[in-house]
Amino acid sequence: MARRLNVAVCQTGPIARAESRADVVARLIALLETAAAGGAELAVFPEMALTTFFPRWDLTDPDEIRAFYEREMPGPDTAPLFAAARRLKVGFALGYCESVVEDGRERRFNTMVLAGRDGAVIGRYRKMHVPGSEAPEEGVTVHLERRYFEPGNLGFPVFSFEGVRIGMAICNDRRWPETYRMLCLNGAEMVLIGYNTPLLLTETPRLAHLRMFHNHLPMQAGAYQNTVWIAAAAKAGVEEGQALIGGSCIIAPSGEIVALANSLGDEVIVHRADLAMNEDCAKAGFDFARYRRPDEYALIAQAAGPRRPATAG
Ligand code: CDT
Repeated sequence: MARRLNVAVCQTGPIARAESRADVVARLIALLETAAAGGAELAVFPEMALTTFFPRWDLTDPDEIRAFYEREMPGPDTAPLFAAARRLKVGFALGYCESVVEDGRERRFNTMVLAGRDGAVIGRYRKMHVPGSEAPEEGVTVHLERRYFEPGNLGFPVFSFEGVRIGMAICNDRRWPETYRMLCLNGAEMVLIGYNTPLLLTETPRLAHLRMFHNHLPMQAGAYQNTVWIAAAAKAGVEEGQALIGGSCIIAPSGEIVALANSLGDEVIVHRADLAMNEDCAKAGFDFARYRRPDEYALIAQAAGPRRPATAG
């Protein structure tokens, strides 16, 4: 029998700092209802979908910072979203700020949780490639994710969702080929991605016209080179004075964008993903067992390889 998964991307418009969790969750439930009406079985929401993208601010008040994190998932504020998943029979992946006690101390991660069609948690992923800095730098767009989050410590896990192998990635992760290759080697058939990407970066004005190209390029390449489906949800629009790109999309294992958002607001796109395409595309050149040369790739595994190693000759 043909294996297919109806997947929805639930893009959100901006989320204001003053917006309550209850209001945001109500917005997400409305999106999930639209996804369900479109026949979706699984939906993906953006990175940090419950709050504004606060790493754009140089915050120092611990209470102010603490307010952006969830200590439970589901917790009292987010339980209605899990209940909606159960009612609608639509699973989801949701990006949020996670605070957890591990190794006897509080740890903070930029996380995405995967819930099943019964509203139960299946698993979670913690962002590996945490961009930005710990303190503002002269002439550089303020992006302090490295102050507010540790790099993920769960690897690149793959979970079974209704028999489909699902991986997750968060924003900057999507720019790195290692993300897709690790997920693919772990067996992913579909990768769910959430992002918050500034439209403009002060430090690279000559690349400003390429922001959307550089959004789609690595995801299309990641899908193609690893023969996986990708469903990617932006938080878009002008959020607290900062413009975030949209461009939420669903990408086939051929690298083609098969569905694309056409707004910077709350919007749902749905596609019926044919999981036989993964194999068909793999046959067209990416037969890993036959052609890959892992024995020749040792440099990739080094903890911190040089960017441009000197080559002999
Ligand atoms: N949220 C996130 O990871 N955003 C990054 C921009 C970093 S700018 C220092 C991205 O890759 O879109």
